[in-house]
Amino acid sequence: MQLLYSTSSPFVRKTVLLAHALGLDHCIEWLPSAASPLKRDPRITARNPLGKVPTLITDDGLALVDSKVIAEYLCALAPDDAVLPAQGAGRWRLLRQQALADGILDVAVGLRYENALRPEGLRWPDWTAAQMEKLEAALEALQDEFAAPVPGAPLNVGEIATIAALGYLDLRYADFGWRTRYPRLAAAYASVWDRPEVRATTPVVA
Ligand SMILES: N[C@@H](CCC(=O)N[C@@H](CS)C(=O)NCC(=O)O)C(=O)O
Repeated sequence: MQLLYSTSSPFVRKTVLLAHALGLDHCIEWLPSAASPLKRDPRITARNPLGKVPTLITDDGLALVDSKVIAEYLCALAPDDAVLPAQGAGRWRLLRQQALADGILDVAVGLRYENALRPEGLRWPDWTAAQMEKLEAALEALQDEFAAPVPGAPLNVGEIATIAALGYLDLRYADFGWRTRYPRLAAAYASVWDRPEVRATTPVVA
């Protein structure tokens, strides 16, 4: 399979960490790209009309879009109940965590575009404030749900999405000070920091 990626994308990071947890990382060929809502990259749009990363092209040539769909695909290829249980309450708990963390990213990436790309006079502070309220409430909820991952065990889908969200806040929202606001989340995150795959996928601006 092939993965259209960018090194700063937290959604791509989810896919890469999941492939690692499932032992599928060696099956992926990396295709560089430059996703932007304002400048569509033909390398991506040739396969994904939405122009977004991650886009995973399966060995059958199907281009899968959206990190949640890609997660389902990878988990179906190499099922592992420790990463995502096939059924039962544990499955829904982890999918909820993934959705909360993805929701944080939707806000954080959206506001990043708002602040970096939208002309200043067209920005709407009330919108930004309402979005930040969502982000803060979801971080509060995750703080109660995200425990330190079991040392040595593969990261699960909820943990992976949470790590991707927190890593992106470090990259783009350093002044927000999430560690001070959510100290239990910070402690759980610190416990995974030494994992090679977490370090290797820390987002960087290309
Ligand atoms: N819901 C999508 C979001 C993906 C997404 O927004 N990716 C960003 C990069 S972090 C992107 O490709 N942005 C380009 C655009 O919005 O056109 C997913 O989970 O994969």
